[in-house]
Amino acid sequence: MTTPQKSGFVAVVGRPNAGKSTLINALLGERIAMVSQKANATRKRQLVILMRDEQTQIVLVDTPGLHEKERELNRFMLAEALKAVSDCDLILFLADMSDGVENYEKFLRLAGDRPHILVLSKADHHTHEERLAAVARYQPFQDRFLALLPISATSGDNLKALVDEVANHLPEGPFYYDPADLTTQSMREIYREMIREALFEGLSDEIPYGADVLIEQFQEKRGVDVITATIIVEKTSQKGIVIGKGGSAIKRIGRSAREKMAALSQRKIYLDLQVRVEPGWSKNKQFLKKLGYDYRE
Ligand SMILES: Nc1nc2c(ncn2[C@@H]2O[C@H](COP(=O)(O)OP(=O)(O)OP(=O)(O)O)[C@@H](O)[C@H]2O)c(=O)[nH]1
Ligand SMILES: [Mg+2]
Repeated sequence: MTTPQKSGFVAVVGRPNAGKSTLINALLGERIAMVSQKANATRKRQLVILMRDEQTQIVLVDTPGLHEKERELNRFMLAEALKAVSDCDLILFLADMSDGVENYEKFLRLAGDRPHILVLSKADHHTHEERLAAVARYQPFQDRFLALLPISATSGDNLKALVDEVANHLPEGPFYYDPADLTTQSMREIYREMIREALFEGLSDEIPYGADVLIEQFQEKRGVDVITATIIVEKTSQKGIVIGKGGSAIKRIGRSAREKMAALSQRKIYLDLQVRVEPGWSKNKQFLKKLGYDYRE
């Protein structure tokens, strides 16, 4: 008798910077979700398809960090995370191992009795004693979570145990996606996230929050992917910073983005990057929609 197929949606949620996107990349073994040292990197849900074995398909949903800010863009980001929480079979709640339990308590108020696994991230930053203390802090909540796992996405610690635990709680049912696919995102969207990642890496603190990327053109030609993209900023002063002295900053950003793109696609990349000022774009519903940040999606 063959074992039945299992498949389900697993939302990965938590505070900004908890390590959600890094965990998803580590589980997949590909750098497909955007990661940054700076918080609020992920702006939109992203579905990643992880085949644990031939019979088990885990659809991981990366989400923007749970936070409270009033900008229209931030409202969209929060709505994205909440949608993922209500539309999934299982939740992974990620808390940085250094965090106090208040963030988890907030999550419980939000998620009610939705089934979830509590994941304490970045264990590699901590001593054995600190890990035990962190686990102990959450013991009073043990009737709320299905399991509690300290992990490290960078060292790989406990990731297999986490996947096993997720698989235990997945419903039986046919696969949602082709097992050969890595994500539901198009190459165009993945490339855009890579340019955003390069922006987050290459610029000082505030600039990336006021910036985004619009892919104007994407063509898969023979032997080369041709991408024309515009970096959108809110102010003229930001445009100057993104371009840099003699174009040095934008060249660096472009080079870094191209390297990320080529590493994933194994193709040659031709990237043409422009910068445009769009005053107040992050508060403008019409413009947000153009960038794909649309509530009704
Ligand atoms: N040492 C260590 N650093 C980690 C680990 N996981 C993530 N990080 C770092 O934490 C930072 C944030 O990681 P992200 O994966 O972008 O966090 P996120 O939860 O997706 O953040 P948002 O998208 O902003 O909500 C990055 O600098 C990562 O390199 C880990 O297991 N160990
Ligand atoms: Mg993220």
